[in-house]
Amino acid sequence: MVDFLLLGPRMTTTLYYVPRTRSTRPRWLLEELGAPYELVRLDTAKGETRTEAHAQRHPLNHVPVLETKDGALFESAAIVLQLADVHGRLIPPVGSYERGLVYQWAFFAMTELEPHCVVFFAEKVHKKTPESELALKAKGKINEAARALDAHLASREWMLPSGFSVADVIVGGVAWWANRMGAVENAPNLLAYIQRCEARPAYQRATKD
Ligand SMILES: N[C@@H](CCC(=O)N[C@@H](CS)C(=O)NCC(=O)O)C(=O)O
Repeated sequence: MVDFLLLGPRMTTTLYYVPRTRSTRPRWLLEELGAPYELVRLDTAKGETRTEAHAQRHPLNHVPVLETKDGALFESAAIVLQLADVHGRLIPPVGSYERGLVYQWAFFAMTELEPHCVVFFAEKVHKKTPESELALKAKGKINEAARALDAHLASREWMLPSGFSVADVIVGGVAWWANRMGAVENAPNLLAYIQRCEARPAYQRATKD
């Protein structure tokens, strides 16, 4: 949503964005929150993330980067956690048990699942060797984490007992990627969860173009 009227003449939140990357996560959450933002699309094929200007925003020239009135932030999980706090929505109170569960599942997705997705992606998509030793090892690790998520989701719709939250943007975002690469096996509850994430109107708005 780009809305100049709500915030006056200057947009205070800008998301540096490449479609179908981790920058979908903050865009999805911004849409869930109904928060106004400006989207700046960078084209990796044209080297637009590799410019000196973008190096000033991100030390590794990556996306997403969120510019706010207080300063810029990078790291997709950090950005969505901060956005939920700033808006006071889709995140349980600091110190509550459910806030602990948000941290637990966010770190689980980012440390137990995402690094293995990075390896599998490199082997399958870049090197075109999906059956390499490295790829199969990564796939095994992805499925260990996927089985844990599948068991958790056997009796619930979303990661937290209280319902949809920022934890789902992080877990759903990483699980979507793992599944998209064809790495997830025998995890029906996780697949149904990914479909629930994709069916959300905010997710659809965030991924429509
Ligand atoms: N841990 C970072 C990873 C960021 C990252 O690797 N972004 C990729 C896209 S998913 C990127 O910017 N690639 C473009 C490039 O390297 O030029 C996060 O979650 O934000």
